[in-house]
Formats: sequence, C-alpha cells, structure tokens
Amino acid sequence: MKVASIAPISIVLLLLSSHMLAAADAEYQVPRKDIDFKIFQFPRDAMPRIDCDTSDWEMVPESYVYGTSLLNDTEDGHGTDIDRNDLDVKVTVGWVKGLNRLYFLYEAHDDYWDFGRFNPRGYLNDIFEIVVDGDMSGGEFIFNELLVPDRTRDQSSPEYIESYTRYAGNHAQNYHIYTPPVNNAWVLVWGGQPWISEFPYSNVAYDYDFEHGESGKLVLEFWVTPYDHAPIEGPERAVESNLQENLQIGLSWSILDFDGDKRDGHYNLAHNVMMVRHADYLPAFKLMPMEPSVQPELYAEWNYQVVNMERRVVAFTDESIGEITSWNWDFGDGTTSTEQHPIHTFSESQMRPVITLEVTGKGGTSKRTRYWEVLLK
Ligand SMILES: [Ca+2]
Ligand SMILES: [Ca+2]
Ligand SMILES: [Ca+2]
Ligand SMILES: [Ca+2]
Repeated sequence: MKVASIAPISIVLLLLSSHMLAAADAEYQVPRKDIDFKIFQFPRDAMPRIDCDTSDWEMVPESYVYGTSLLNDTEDGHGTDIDRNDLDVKVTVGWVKGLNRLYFLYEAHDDYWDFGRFNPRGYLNDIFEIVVDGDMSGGEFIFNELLVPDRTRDQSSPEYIESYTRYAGNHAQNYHIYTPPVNNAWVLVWGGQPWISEFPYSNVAYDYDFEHGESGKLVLEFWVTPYDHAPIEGPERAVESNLQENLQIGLSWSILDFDGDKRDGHYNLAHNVMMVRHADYLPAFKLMPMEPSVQPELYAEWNYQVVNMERRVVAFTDESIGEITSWNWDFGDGTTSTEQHPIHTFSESQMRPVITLEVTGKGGTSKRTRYWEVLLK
C-alpha cells in the first residue's frame, strides 16, 4: 500500500501551500489601518427610529461620519479623485450596547439615480453594498474553494450549489441594498440566507424626492443583525455576532453607481474590491463606548459572578457610568463594603439577598439594586 502512504504527504503539502498562500495575503488583512474607524454607541433611550427622520443621529459627533473622500473607485477609473457632483455620500454607523444590531445612516447625492429598470441580474441599479464580519473571522465568504476549487465550473453543478447554499454569506454577510428599491426587494443578500433581510433581523426606511434618471439626495436608514453563523435553514439555527464594547468588527461598504445603462463607478471604503467576497479585506471598526457627551452624568450599574456556589462566594463588578468618588455596597445581610469591586461570602441562611450599590460623584448619587437573583443556581 505504498500509494496510500504517499497520499497523506501530498495532502500535507497541499495544506502547506494553501497556508502559505494565506500568509502571503496577510499584508492585505485589515486594510485602512491609518484610520480608527468607529461605531457610535447610542444610549438605550435614544436608539435610532427607522423612519428617515435623521434627528436621532444629530447626537453623533462628526468624527463618526465617513464621507466620499475615504472612497476609492478601484474598477471604473475614478480612483480617489471623485467628482462630488457625480457621487457624494456620508455613512454613519451606530450600535446599542446589549443589542446585536448595526444601525446605518446613508446620505447620498447622485447626479443620476438609476432604479427604474427591471434587471434580471439583480444588481444593475444604484446600490449601496455593505459587508459585515461580526467576529472578524476573516476569509472568503462567497466561494468555498474546498467544495468548488475551480470557480469557473458550471454554476448549476451540485458542488457549486452546495458551496453557495452552505457557505455563501454564512460567516460574513453581503447586502446589496437598492437605492432606492422600486417594485423590488430592498436588498439582494449575496448568500443562502435571504431571511436576514426580513424584520426583525433587519429594518429599513428610505426618503427621496426624485424620479429614475434624475439627480437628488437620498436618505437611507436601516439596521442589520451580524451573524457568526447565518445558515440557509433560517434564524433558529443562526448564531448572532455578540457585539461588545471595545471589540472590533470587520465592515466595509461600496457604492455601485449606475448612471444610465452603464456602471460609472464602484467606489469602496476598503480600497480593494475583494472586500465584496473576502473578509480579510474589511477594515476594522471599533464598537465604541458611550461618548461622555451623551452619557448620563451618573448612573449606577453592576454585575456579578458566583466564584464558588458551595462556599457562597460572589465577585461583584462595578459597571457604573460617570465620575465616581465613592462606592457603597449593601449585601442585604447587615454587611457593607466601600470597595469598587468587592468579593463577598454569604451566610448559609441568606437565600434571597437584596443587594444595592450606591455610587456618589459630581452628579449626586445613583443606586442599583438586584433582588433575589445573585444566589440563584
Ligand atoms: Ca430616524
Ligand atoms: Ca453618479
Ligand atoms: Ca465571521
Ligand atoms: Ca447613479
């Protein structure tokens, strides 16, 4: 069985060579490192309403707004020298701590809004295209070369269909958003999970006052849910990306500008059109903490972790907002602490503790109590 002993070696070599190829690509990973891309954190009581009234975005500082000057038409010849009369856009991205959603405000001026035709190919309208990789897994996300090594193969082949339905859009999602949609869906999802374009996985509103072929300004307000795993089977089997403060996500957008039967630009933020199908080419955006300008002056909040249930030891973590000068913990058993992050041992008899943190600072005092929950198994 000499052949059998050789085969694993050739597989190893193949794996090595593909690994080396990946390494050679590494220089492209996380492009646009010169810019600290940021996602604005909205307070819970000021989440954007999807209605194209942009007043809910007025609290967002200008440093979060990404305009035309950052784009590069890498395919149709404009490069970074973009005529603002031809296309001028602003993109702002937001999130709310505790929700796995990305909010977008897209404001665009175009000299020729192209949307009145029926296009069987699906992407010959003006399009705002976004790609999200919520956990920065990176990698190809449209073609799986293990299933379809040669992309030119028959697209109706079972292997190709299997590759597309099981793989495309699964670990990073591509949305071709029609600007505006007329007699049409609002988005073409490039992958096997069109359900991500339905409420409550996304939501969208448009505002514009122009006809096909005219110039004008369009406002698009929407949110999407990023997924680490977005399978064809639907949301029940999906895994949302867990958005956490200070984490980075992969994100880029591109604008396909059709100005009357021809594409007149594929402007993209990544400066590399590979971004549409390969997550290594997505810039990194940071999920920002709340800006001091929108924070409450003082707000008590805390969390906890049971260190040892048998010994009833619990570690408490202060998560309060504001300039705090003192912390006062009441463990509900007659004992207190002035530490910021205390560890407390509860007695056997204390089954349902009522625990309060009171913080004091420039803004006065604020309290947060948790009833009965800390020693729940
Ligand atoms: Ca709004
Ligand atoms: Ca144009
Ligand atoms: Ca991913
Ligand atoms: Ca156009």
